[in-house]
Amino acid sequence: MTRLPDQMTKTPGEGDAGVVTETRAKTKRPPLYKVMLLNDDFTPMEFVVLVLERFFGMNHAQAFELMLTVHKKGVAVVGVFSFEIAETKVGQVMDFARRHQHPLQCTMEKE
Ligand code: TYC
Repeated sequence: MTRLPDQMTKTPGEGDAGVVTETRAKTKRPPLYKVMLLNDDFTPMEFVVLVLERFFGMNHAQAFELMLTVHKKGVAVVGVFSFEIAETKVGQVMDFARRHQHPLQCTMEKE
């Protein structure tokens, strides 16, 4: 008969005579971060569409629709990523906007 290792089936410290309790080493998923775009009155719509295409892999129709959502609602989540990826995206967008002298704001928030 195949037997599982004790650490998978026994409470620590428990002998063979004890009650069998299944335990598993805890695996924790890394936290995820929402990346958000904020509306403003000055950044051109086409520039926001370009940002969504270039940094978030959207096609033109998806990018246009999400840009309009931000324009109407004030803010929208444009993607959910690990901390490192989210930080990189925010940096890329902020840098791109600054270089073009647009006040576009991109932020991240733990999900
Ligand atoms: N409100 C801007 C305009 O009317 C367009 C815009 C959309 C700006 C989304 C920022 O995140 C934004 N030109």
